[in-house]
Amino acid sequence: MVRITDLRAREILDSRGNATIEIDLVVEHDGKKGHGRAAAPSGASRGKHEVVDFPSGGVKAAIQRLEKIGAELKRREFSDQSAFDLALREIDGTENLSRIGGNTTVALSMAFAKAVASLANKPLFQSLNPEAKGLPFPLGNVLGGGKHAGMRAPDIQEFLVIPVGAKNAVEAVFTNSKVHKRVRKTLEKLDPTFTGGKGDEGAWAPNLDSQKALEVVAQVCEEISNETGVEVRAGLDVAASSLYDQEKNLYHYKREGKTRSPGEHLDFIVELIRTYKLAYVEDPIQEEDFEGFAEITAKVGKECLICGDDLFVTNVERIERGLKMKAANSVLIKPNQIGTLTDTLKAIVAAKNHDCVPVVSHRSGETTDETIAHIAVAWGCPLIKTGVVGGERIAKLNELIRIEEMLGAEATMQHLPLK
Ligand code: 2PG
Ligand code: MG
Repeated sequence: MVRITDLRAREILDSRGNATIEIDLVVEHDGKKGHGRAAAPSGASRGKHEVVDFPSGGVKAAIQRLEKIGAELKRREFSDQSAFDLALREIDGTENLSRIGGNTTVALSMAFAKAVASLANKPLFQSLNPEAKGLPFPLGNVLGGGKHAGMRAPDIQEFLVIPVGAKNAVEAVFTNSKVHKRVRKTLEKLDPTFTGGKGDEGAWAPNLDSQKALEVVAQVCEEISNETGVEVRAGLDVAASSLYDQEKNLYHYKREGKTRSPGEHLDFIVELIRTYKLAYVEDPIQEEDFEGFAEITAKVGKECLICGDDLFVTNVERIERGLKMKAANSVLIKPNQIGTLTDTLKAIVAAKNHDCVPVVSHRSGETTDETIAHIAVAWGCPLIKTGVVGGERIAKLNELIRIEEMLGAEATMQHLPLK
């Protein structure tokens, strides 16, 4: 049984300059002590069905409430992670974690896991799964728009790349950074007034429409594949709920000055997938339209990963509902969408049970917390979406490099079902 002997919560900065929560936990077992620190990220294009991030009053209110809850947690003993996470849910008492906030519970949950790992003198991924050996492929955005960038940037939120041919994590991470650099050069040639501006996640934010932006990224993927011999493929996070107007039942592409009906929008995305041989498309359809998701997956699901983010919000019920009707063949996994590591693992298991690819992901507002790198390795997620550059993104990427080094000759890349 593990006891908590010290619990501290503080307000820290996230990468957008907003406040978020960081937790320090000390646990004790058999006279030994372990320490864990974790911080919660935050999204700009949040799914409607995510748990509440902070109670009203924000981080300060969460920290105040934690004073009482912390005392309650210290009175209890925990047999394992799921017992701790269950206690968090019980103490909060709401389905959507609105009393203390999903960001508070996720930081507590991750800090507890790290503290338990430190008790055992193990890296987190090994503490979560002693058998884990597989590294994920990094899925990184090199160009972006939507809610993560300014008015003139593309309507589509993320233009992503995957180094599908990489033989190890080091090669994978550096291949993505080569693409990122080359995209800048290409943008400068295309538009001499390009200032080098970036969006929230370090992706370039040019004054281009979505199709032109994708053309640039696809072309650079080809160049870098040829030059390095490491095949790189392009993908998108359409973040379609950000484009969708429910009242009018239309998708608005504001930058392009175009509207598309749900059918026209679907055809447009299918055309992009086929023209640019996309390997991955996240949220091609708005978050309530399970049928639309199923339609696009039926059309292109053999050629491309169709991933649900806002659709599933890392929630097992929504994942089960969607995957029963083949709404996707991939599931985005964001621990703070659901509030605990136990629920995160349930979402990953549900995805795998349906032969779908779980993709662990950062948020647009991040901290230097590196936990998701360990989750991807421990729980077998073949892809990790965590940007390409910037301190809060490289915190995870560099951790993958360290994990690969720790595993030494045993390290392998996970299986990615992409040709
Ligand atoms: C997304 C994410 C992360 P946000 O939509 O997948 O890239 O953005 O954190 O703003 O929801
Ligand atoms: Mg998304």
